[in-house]
Amino acid sequence: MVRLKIFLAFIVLPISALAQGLLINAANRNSVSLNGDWNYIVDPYETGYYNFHSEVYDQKNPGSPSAFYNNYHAKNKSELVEYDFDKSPVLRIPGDWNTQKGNLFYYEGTVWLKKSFDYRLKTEKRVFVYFGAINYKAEVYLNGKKIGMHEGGFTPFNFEITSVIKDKGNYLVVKVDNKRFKEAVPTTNTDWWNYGGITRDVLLIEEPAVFIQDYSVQLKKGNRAGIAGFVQLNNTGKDEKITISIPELKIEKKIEVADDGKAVFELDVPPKINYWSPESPKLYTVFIKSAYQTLKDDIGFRTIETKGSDIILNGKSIFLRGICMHEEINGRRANSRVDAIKLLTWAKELGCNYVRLAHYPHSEYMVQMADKMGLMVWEEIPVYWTIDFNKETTYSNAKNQLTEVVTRDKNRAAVIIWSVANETPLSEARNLFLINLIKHTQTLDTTRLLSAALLTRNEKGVGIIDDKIGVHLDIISFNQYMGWYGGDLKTAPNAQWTTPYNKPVVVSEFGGDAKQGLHGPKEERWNEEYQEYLYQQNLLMIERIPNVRGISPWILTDFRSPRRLLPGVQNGFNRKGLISDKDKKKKAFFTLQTFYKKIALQYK
Ligand code: GCB
Repeated sequence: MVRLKIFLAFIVLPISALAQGLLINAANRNSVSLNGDWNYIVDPYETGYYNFHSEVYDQKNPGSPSAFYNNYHAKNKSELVEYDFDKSPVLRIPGDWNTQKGNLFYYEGTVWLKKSFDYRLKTEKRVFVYFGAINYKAEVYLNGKKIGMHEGGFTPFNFEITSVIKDKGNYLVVKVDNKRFKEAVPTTNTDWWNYGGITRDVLLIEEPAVFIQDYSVQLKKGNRAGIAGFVQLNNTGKDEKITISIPELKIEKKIEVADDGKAVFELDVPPKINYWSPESPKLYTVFIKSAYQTLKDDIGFRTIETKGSDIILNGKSIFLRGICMHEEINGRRANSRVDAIKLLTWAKELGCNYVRLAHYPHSEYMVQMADKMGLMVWEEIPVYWTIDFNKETTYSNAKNQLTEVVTRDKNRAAVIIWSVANETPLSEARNLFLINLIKHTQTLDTTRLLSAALLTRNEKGVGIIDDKIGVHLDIISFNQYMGWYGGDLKTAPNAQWTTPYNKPVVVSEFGGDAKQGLHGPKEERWNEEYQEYLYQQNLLMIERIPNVRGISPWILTDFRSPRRLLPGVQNGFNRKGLISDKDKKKKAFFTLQTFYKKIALQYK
């Protein structure tokens, strides 16, 4: 089922530099929040960034009062200053600007945001500013000094500010730019809203001079008796030692730190351990202790493998009863623990044991709550549709976003699949790009499965799932829209599918739009009955697809998309949700719920 896609070409902008090593487990570090009201200035002409001859202030004349990051205030009434953060309105952070301010609903461009704060840094401590995510490009300045930049709208990053911070009167200024461009990841054309802003938490994190930056504590691939992992220190002293302890399992081990600050370890797991699973999402409190600090994390232990066409969790064959989700709730960017709980509770009610977080990394709350609530997770990066597969900078950007999400979430048992792409058009350049991303993922994490949402082709009425990239993947996933973008629903249950791969097959998307509350004959589009019938017929078809071991229909809730314009029905929303943007369930919700009850019994 090949779908018609329209591709646009847009302006070219340069790619920016990347942030410093990520501080993982930010929430359990010693921190203060910089969330709350930030003053903002909308700057479509980037007047605060370029002078009148288009030279960048921070390169040409960093101290210029006209550069907005200098947060300058006129010293007397005769001085010319054409901006003032303190007299400008405020945005709530975290939060997208589109749904907070009516006049920014369609805005794509630069907005400057400023937060003032005092901070008393203790002696011999270091301090970092941490952003959960900024969409899309961020240039960050503290007290008039540039401290870094970041590109990519859905992953965390941090910068050290120890030498710049003061006790009183700090001003943190962020230039956020969500203009779309061809070489970006994602590219100009997506079927979701390009929410701009500082969309996730902002923290000041205080660390000792030598601190634990990163660690991995996971069962070895396919081995339920042993944990393998590492701890990475930032900076090292002499003869550093790290202690890993899991009191509930009576595990405690001292490990040596090598000269590069890395400590690699293995631990035996006692036989009475409770493995993490959706039915029993057991998390153990793990302590990672250096001479200067102790970090705590709640970690689940499980193995995930494939064998032939089976997906095997803790040694047992499973079926992924999933649903796709965007990071959106009630027509705005979801951004809190409360939002994550609300979305995942619906998935649970549906009977899911699995969610596909489309089409970019969602907030850390989502994976933390999935860990606690017992939902397996597919995570993906926005290598979506027609990104620029020929561009080296596009590749390094995608690779960086992948690195950031794997780094952030590698200790979450819930995460079982890393996906590198969605519905990308076939070409040699694309194959190379994806294979390189796959290889890169394997260098970061060997314990999870790899996939990508692929497209299929049709030959003489048979759907063929044979994308070449499948050779490199653990799970063959594909999207198909039988009965929506093509195909006949009446005959759908008899449709033939075939694949050359002896691997698990997952239908990563199917679905159709329905406007909640609209009722009528099942042959008429947009009715709830049409969507219900589409689910019934697709589920009958999917059960017969060879090697099928999971599905994640499109999608949990209606979500905003600038591509969905039909008045009275879509009104700017993709209506393929099983739940409306007003939290109302549609009939197809219950069709899928019934199907999942049946499948759960089959895979008991
Ligand atoms: C797809 C895309 C998804 C779209 C969906 C749709 O294949 O992966 O991002 O939103 O179809 O509704 O057309």
